[in-house]
Amino acid sequence: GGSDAAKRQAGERAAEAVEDGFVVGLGTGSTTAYAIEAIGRAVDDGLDVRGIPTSFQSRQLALEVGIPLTDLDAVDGVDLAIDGADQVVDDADTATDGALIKGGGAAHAREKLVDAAADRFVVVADPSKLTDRLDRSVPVEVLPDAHTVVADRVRELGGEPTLRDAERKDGPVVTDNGNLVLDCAFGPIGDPDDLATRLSRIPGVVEHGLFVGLADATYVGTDDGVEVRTY
Ligand code: DER
Repeated sequence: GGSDAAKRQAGERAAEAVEDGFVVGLGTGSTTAYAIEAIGRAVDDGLDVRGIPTSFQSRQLALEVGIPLTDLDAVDGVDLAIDGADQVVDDADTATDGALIKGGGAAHAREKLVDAAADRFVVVADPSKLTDRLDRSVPVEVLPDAHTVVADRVRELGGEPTLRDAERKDGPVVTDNGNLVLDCAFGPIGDPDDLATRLSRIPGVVEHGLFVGLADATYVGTDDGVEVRTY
């Protein structure tokens, strides 16, 4: 991925948007980790905030840095969600500007739930994530029993599905929700909204990593600052 300095710039700038009394969605991955650490420091300085984690990983990190935690069913709403992405469309001339592919960390089901529930959803990224057209594989979380039938339906849609193997475990990656992940290569995706709808309709699909029309802004870290895209 991109440079740690760029990721840190983006994450720490996003954390500055957290105001006293906020409920904040805490995303997953290495870029959001910088935001979570910065929020932890603000809590040490007296910031009143409650965090809603989007994965085991972000919950562990939030506990480590001392962010008080809560859940969606215990709050009246989420003021801000901060999360990373694997790809971000960066083309102000297209309707899909700000569309994302997420799921590199296999956390996209709970990420999308929290990110979409937030009044404002801010993506944090380094320049390597920017593209003019989504073309990475789309992670699709599936019920374990469904992985072969979903793979067949993905092929009918023109995708090439690959069951995501674990690295330090025999067999496939198992998500925080106990499901499996198919990484589905479609090549360049001209109409992410259409593909998102088709993937959502496949029985056995829990959630896919196309986030279309959800992000409100992207903070792009560079080695000497942050560029903010708004949608
Ligand atoms: O899984 C996700 O969607 C994460 O946000 C992830 O893809 C981004 O991770 P990174 O910030 O470590 O690149």
